[in-house]
Amino acid sequence: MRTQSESLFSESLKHIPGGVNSPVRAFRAVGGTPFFVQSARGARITDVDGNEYIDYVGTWGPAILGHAAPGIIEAVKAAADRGTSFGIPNPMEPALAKRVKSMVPSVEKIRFCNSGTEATMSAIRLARGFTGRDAILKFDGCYHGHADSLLVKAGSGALTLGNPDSAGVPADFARHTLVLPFNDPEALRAAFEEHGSRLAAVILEVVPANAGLYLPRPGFLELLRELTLQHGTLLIADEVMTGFRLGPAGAQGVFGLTPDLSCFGKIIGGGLPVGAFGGRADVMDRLAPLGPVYQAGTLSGNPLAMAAGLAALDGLESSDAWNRLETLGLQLEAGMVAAARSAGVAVTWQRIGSMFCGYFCEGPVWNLADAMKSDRARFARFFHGMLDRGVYFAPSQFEAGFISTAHGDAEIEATVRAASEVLKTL
Ligand code: KE4
Repeated sequence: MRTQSESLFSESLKHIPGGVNSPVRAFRAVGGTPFFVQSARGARITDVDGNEYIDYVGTWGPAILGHAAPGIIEAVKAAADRGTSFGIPNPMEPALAKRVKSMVPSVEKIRFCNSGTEATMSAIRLARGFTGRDAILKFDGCYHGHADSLLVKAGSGALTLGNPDSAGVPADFARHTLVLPFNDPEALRAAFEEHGSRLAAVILEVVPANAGLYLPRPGFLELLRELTLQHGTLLIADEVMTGFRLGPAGAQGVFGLTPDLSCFGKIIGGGLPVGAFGGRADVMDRLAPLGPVYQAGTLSGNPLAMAAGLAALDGLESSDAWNRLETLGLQLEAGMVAAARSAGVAVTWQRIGSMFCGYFCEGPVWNLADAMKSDRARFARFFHGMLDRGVYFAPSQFEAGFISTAHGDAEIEATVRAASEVLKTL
């Protein structure tokens, strides 16, 4: 039963649009009423009705060490005792900057902000300021936050400039954004042929994880890097979700990609509001107060968020985190694939490290068009069946799942047991 959540949600609906502060939380893709969290610890969350769930969302990525990780809590408490915000530099800003540089070789300079959206929005403005060009290129299925330039869907023809993907984005603005299918080398070559000299930047999720989860085909990233270098276009890797999760150097480390700029968020704030963008010093130094590209933020580099981010990276680097996450990812994948097979349900499980998506369709899934073949109604029934058995997956077929180092055999076995039951009812 979730009666407390239901009354809280009807209360929220009176004061907050859709009752939520971020749309995906409203359960619109799966139906039903969202639950409200009372507390979270390790791999589990407890709702206001006392129901406990094994959590595979991890607040959309930040909780890589599990919820309320002791090191992070202590660091935030200690920082809070010294004051919550100064609007003046504090020692933890250069400390976290140096730490990121030690983990991500492509980052020569970095600027902290307060969300992934701010990071990608600022990186795009910086790329436009550095190159003097207006056009940018993104890939369908990739989400980079809600800045106007990036809320754009493919235009009528694949090579035409974009159309707004949200009300309120001026068509005049959207037309500067070209949108291509991911993993399509021919479309990429044609786009650079036609628009290359006008492209300030290409921004991509190296591992697209906002349409479920799919991987770059062999050669695609190399072609992208070659074309961007050829045309003086900056390459921006959006590592807001993959950064520090797929390894110390994120997805770029796994795939051997050297972008000009990278965007970070989530893990780098240890669950507090942090975004960051960084990369080539000659590009970053165009930022105010050094250069002509303006970017700012009252709470950027906030001492609590910096302390949480440092503690999160400490936790990852001091343990065998990434190997543990790979082992757990493998374990969950094996269990879920076996459960789907024995239930005779078509599930394509796609995974990299501790990030995964189970598509309810035949695979493989290489792009948004493939992902759209998934049976969303079946996914919704699966989601609720699992929730009723104490397992919380992302409330949308087109989101990735996340495992934390706080997950263990007990959580994986309970999840697979529940899935074996639910899949048989689909
Ligand atoms: P935020 O502004 O939400 O901190 O970050 C935006 C963002 C940028 N880039 C990537 C690759 C992202 O995945 C995100 C945000 N991720 C979603 C989850 N798919 C956040 C969940 C939500 O919108 O509530």
